[in-house]
Amino acid sequence: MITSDLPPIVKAKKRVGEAAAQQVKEGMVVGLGTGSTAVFFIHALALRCREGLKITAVATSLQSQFLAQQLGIPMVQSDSFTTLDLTVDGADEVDELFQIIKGGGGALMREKILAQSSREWVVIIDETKRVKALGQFPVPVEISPFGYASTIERLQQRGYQGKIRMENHLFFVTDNQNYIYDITFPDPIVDVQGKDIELRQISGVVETGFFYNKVSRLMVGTLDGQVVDIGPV
Ligand code: A5P
Repeated sequence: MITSDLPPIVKAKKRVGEAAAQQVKEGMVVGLGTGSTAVFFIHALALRCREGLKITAVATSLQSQFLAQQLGIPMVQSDSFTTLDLTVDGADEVDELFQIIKGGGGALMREKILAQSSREWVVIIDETKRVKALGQFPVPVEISPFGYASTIERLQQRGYQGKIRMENHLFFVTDNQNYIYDITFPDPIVDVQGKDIELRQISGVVETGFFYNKVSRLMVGTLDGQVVDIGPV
């Protein structure tokens, strides 16, 4: 691929993914994020591995796991890791308090498990993902297939309007064999933590796409060609 032909937003994702790969040090156990920005990180990390860097990795999705395996990154059994040194992942929206919406790719549950298991959680975004307040991007909620219609009714009764995610005319199924209900907020979200807690209290809700109090470092690829490193925060 001739990179000079890429649109500025893709170049921004690529640059920030490559910059994040430089954060990885010898011997680390590394979490691999999911999404188009994380793909650039995984490629850049694989290149460093080919140049001699010794690490092991765990992926936040089957998609990232397959890519990493194809590129030759040594992977840890996903049922045996405990603490990771560093995870690098993308995001759909990041507000001024470093609260985040993730899960546009449906990998929110594994992404959150790795975020909470990592000593450092580095988020990589292009600058269009930075917002004053969260809420323009629908908030994904992973729900159990068992009783999903009832869970959605409970969500809607509490005012959480949205729709079940579809893929090729079928329900989208996560790597954990669950469904996703994407909530649309009519206004900017004011109490992210409160909403997250309320959503988790509904049985059938497995995970939400709200991430807060987790970011160690935010790296932003700008459309004019910079990588701005905000943090540690
Ligand atoms: C995957 O489930 C998501 O959380 C992604 O990390 C997020 O959607 C960002 O993806 P892009 O880097 O493709 O924008």
